[in-house]
Amino acid sequence: MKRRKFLQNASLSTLGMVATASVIGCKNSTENTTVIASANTAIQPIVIATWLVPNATAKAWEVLQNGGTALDAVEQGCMIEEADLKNVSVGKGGLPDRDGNVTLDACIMDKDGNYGAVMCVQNITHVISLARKVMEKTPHVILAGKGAEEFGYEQGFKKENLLTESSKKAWKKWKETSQYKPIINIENHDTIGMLAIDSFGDISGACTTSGLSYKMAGRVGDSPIIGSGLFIDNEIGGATATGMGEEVLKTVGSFLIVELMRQGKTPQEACEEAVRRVVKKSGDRFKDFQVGFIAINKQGETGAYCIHEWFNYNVYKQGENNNYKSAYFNKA
Ligand code: SD4
Repeated sequence: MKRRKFLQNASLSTLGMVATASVIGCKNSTENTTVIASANTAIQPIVIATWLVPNATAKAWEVLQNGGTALDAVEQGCMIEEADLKNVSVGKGGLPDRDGNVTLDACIMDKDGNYGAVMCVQNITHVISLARKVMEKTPHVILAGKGAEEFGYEQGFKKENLLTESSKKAWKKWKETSQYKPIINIENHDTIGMLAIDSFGDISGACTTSGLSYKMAGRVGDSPIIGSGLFIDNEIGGATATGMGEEVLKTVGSFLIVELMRQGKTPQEACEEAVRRVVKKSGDRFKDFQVGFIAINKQGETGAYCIHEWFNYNVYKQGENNNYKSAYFNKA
C-alpha cells in the first residue's frame, strides 16, 4: 500500500455558501433580498472522492469548470482511476480474484435518481461508462458478467486484458499461501467513490472497483449496489463507501447516510452514525476490517468517517484540490 500524504482533517462541515452568510447582514432590506437570492443561486461546484485520487478529482473539476454536469464529472473523474495501472483496486491493473481473473463492479447515479450498474465484468476497463450506458440505453438497472460484457462490445467498448504483469505477479505470490484475510488498509483499498455538485446545483455520484483482491470467483461487493456503495438524492445529498463491502451491504450504508441527512444530520454526523452502525453489527469483527464513508449535502457541506485510521479522501472546491485524513472510530 502506498504511503499517503494528506492534510489534517479540516472542518469541512463548515464549507458551503460563504457568499450567502456574508450578505445576510446587509442593512437595506430590498437590496438584501436581491443579494441573498442571487447568492443562493451562485452554487459552488465541488467534487469529493475516496482515497488519494487528485488526478481523478482534477478531471472532474475540469468538467465542472467547463460547465459540464455532475454526471459527466463523476464519470470522467472515475475513468482516470480505471485507466491508471498503478491503482490496483480499480479498472485495468486491478488485482484479480483467486482464480486470476480481474472482475470489475461499478455504478452511477444521476440527479433524477436514475441508476445504472454492472458487476463481475471482465475485459472492459471503463466499467463506469458501461454502467452509465446501462442506465441510459437499457430498460434495466443492473447487468452482470457475460451479459454486461456483451452489451459493452455492442456499445463499442474495447476488449482488453485487464491483468497486468505486476498484478499477475502479486496474485502468483498470494497463491503460494492462498490465505484470504482482510488486512486493514494494507489490503488494497483504493476503490473510487466520487460525488459532485455542478454549477446548476445538481448532484451525481459514481463508484468503480475491482473489489476485494483474491475474492472468490463471482463475488460482488457493495460498490455496484444502489444504497450500499453509492446513493444520491438530489434534494438531500449523496454518499459513497469504501472498504469491506460485505459490511457496507449489511447496513445499506450510503442510503442510511442520505436518510440521516434528510432527518437533519450534517454529512459528518451522518457518516459517523453509519460507521457506528457497521461497527455495532459486526460485534468484535470490526477490528479486522475497514469501512469508510464520504458524504455531501445539497449545500456543499462534506463529511467523512471510517473505522480505522488512514482512510483519506480528496476534495476539489474553490479551485483547490486537497487530500484530507478522515476522522476515525477505533482509537484503541
Ligand atoms: C468491495 N468496497 O468490493 C469494495 C472494496 C473497496 O477499496 O472499497 N476497496 O467490497
